[in-house]
Amino acid sequence: MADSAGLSPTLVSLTPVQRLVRILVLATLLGGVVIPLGVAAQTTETTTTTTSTTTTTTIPPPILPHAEQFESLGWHDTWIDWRSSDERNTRLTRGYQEAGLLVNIPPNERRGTGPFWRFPEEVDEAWFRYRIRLDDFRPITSGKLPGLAGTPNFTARGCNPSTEEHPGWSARMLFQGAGTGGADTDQVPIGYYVYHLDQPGVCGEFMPWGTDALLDQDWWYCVEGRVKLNTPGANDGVLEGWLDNSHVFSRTGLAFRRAAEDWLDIRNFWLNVYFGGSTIPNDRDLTLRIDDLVVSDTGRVGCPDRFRDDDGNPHEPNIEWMFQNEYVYGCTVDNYCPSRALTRAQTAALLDRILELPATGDDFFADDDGHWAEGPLNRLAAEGILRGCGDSRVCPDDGVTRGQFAAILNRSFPIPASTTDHFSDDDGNIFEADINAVAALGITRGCHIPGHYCTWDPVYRDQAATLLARTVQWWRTTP
Ligand SMILES: [Ca+2]
Ligand SMILES: [Ca+2]
Ligand SMILES: [Ca+2]
Ligand SMILES: [Ca+2]
Repeated sequence: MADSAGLSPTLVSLTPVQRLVRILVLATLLGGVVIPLGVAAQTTETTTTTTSTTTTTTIPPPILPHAEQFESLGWHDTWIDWRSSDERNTRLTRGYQEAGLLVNIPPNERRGTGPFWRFPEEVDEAWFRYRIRLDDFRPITSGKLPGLAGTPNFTARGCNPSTEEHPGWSARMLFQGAGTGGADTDQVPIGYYVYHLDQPGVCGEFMPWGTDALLDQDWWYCVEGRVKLNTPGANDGVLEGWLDNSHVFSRTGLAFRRAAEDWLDIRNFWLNVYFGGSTIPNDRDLTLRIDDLVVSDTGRVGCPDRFRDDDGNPHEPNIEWMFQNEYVYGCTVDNYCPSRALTRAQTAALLDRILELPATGDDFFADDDGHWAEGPLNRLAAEGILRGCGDSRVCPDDGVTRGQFAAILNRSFPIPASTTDHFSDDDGNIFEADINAVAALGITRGCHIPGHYCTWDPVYRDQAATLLARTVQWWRTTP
């Protein structure tokens, strides 16, 4: 957890060169699938304009596929129709992968955000993918989410249907009221909101994705869509939708453009988060996060899981669960480093996030002064969970043994004692009672040697995820 201190405070103060390096690293990590040269070009342009008042550089057009990772404050510099309300209602915060975009619709407001990303060339078929997390988003009625559009006029929005004089189409995504459409009260159904030529009224048509597409609060989802425009004049347009790699929606036989409208193409990704438009006022704060957006004209982008280097690891589901709960963030942009030993500092950071410990003004240790984990180390020490390693030291970057980890779990959670002796290799060890208590709940099942706990072995980061996931899941269901 090299990034355990949270969203890097240096993120917004990176030099343009550093930002460019990060973008190129990201492109490499994504296996060359994404080549965000449009973003890099924007960075270059910023360099020129901030260092010289006489030189102007033309921004090269973006190319597809296009990735928007929401990593720097100027992410919207190349987007169209960015407004002051968008500035007020959005901010960068921790996202799915490093930073992400938080969007808030305050009570009695409707627009969270709504700028357009302009396609470099107009295409007839396109795909998009983004991650979305409802932090506190329980709307009383429906509204819009990001999607694709071709709106050269004022039509295909605001209950203005396409006309021969002013053609347009749009297929934004849709949220419906929390608790509607078969959802629980904390769930929000999603779908498409579509302006097309055969829509039943003047407003767009609701095309819900059904009960396989209900979003819970506090969980990252991966939404993918596909729009294939119709042959001009024919009814052969297609919309498709996927949620977390499951194909959940398909609609064929659509008409978005008339016979004479061959020029009307897919031209925008519309980053719209909008409450309504019915006349019902928004009565509450609505907050969600968006990250990891990709727009493509060559096929599905796909939804890889959070970390690459845990693929196939037996601990992967628990690592993913710990990430979804925002307890772990990985060691690089998309790696978890599962086989690295867990350090005492990382242990402190993990437990600090899980237990949400109160602040302390005490400084317990001398050897962690200025360490990224000094705050968590002090908070755990104040609670009596973490003890030093002697002489006012805490040895933050040392590993934690499996025996020590059992003791730390016992001090952190109300784990009952056990009279059963579970393992033979810890007999007489100072941690034996802790190990037996943790084993009695099924939190540990021992190590690779049958009947052993491997008390003196290090705890590795993948094992830590499983031990903590099982502990927290037990803890949450304990009265
Ligand atoms: Ca991001
Ligand atoms: Ca994985
Ligand atoms: Ca200190
Ligand atoms: Ca024993």
